[in-house]
Amino acid sequence: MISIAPEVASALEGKTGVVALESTVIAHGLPSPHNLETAAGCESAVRAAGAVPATIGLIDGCPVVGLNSDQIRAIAGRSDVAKVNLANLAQIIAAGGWGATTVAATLHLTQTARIRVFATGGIGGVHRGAGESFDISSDLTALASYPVVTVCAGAKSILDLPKTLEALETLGVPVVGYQTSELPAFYSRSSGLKLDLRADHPVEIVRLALTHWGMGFRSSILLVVPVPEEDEIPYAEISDTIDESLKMATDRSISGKALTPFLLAQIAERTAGRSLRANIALLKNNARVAGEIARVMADEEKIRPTSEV
Ligand code: PSU
Ligand code: MN
Repeated sequence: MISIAPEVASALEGKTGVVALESTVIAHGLPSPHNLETAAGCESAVRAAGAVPATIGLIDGCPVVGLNSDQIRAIAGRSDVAKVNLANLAQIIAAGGWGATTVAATLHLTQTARIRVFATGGIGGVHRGAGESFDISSDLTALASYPVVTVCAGAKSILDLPKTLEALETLGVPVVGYQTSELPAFYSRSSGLKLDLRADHPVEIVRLALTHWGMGFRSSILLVVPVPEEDEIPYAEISDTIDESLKMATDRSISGKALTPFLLAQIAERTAGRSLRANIALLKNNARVAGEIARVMADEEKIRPTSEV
């Protein structure tokens, strides 16, 4: 039911590091032509770190782990590519459709392929106003369910970050700051929210992950990496823009799956592309860090296999 690219399969067998990458950011998160350039840039960053990239999506109803460049171009360009989470994954497969996988659906397929490291931009989480709307991303459900080191730049700052952090704790997902003691806020390096866990080197993450899974836990380790300093937008500079974009979404009754893509596009327009540059920079940086972790994990796997996790 799932197709694994030969390069990815042989990397997994030969215990070379593999990094899973998602495709919703390609189809719905970034505008053309930045989406294609960034998808290629993330794959290059993983390779430069010594690991093999596996971008994941649905082609004609088939989940593909390790999309080739033609398939990535099609996902970026077609207008009939669904945004796939846990609730509609089976439906799109059964219908033979095309799909771009969110963090949630990518994590499911990452675990199916026995890949242990995954990189994205910012995870979904508890939306602001969730007390009324109940809009909480299935990314959180997936993070609680699949044993993968998930590398991100924190939750998207369009969300309610304190509530997202509380939800992650409730779900038993360790949130680890990478060379930081604070939760990064996607476009911004700091959110003011302190983290209990911190790691400064890939080896520390790998040891934590193997200990966590070795104890029988099934959840992800969420590694949060601040956006590179030169591309950061400090929170004080972007918070008004986020609030205005949220208000516009409310006025236009935009909700559900359309909300996150709408907000990201609004913010990019209102910052004249500055948020887009930050988003692209953090995606590539996360791919690089994930590649380094995957390489260490692959070495460690030769001693302590995670294949039965
Ligand atoms: N990171 C980005 N851009 C994105 C996303 C992540 O830099 O567009 C996507 C991910 O696929 C994530 C999704 O799972 O946004 C969250 O969507 P929602 O809030 O509707 O669950
Ligand atoms: Mn949602």
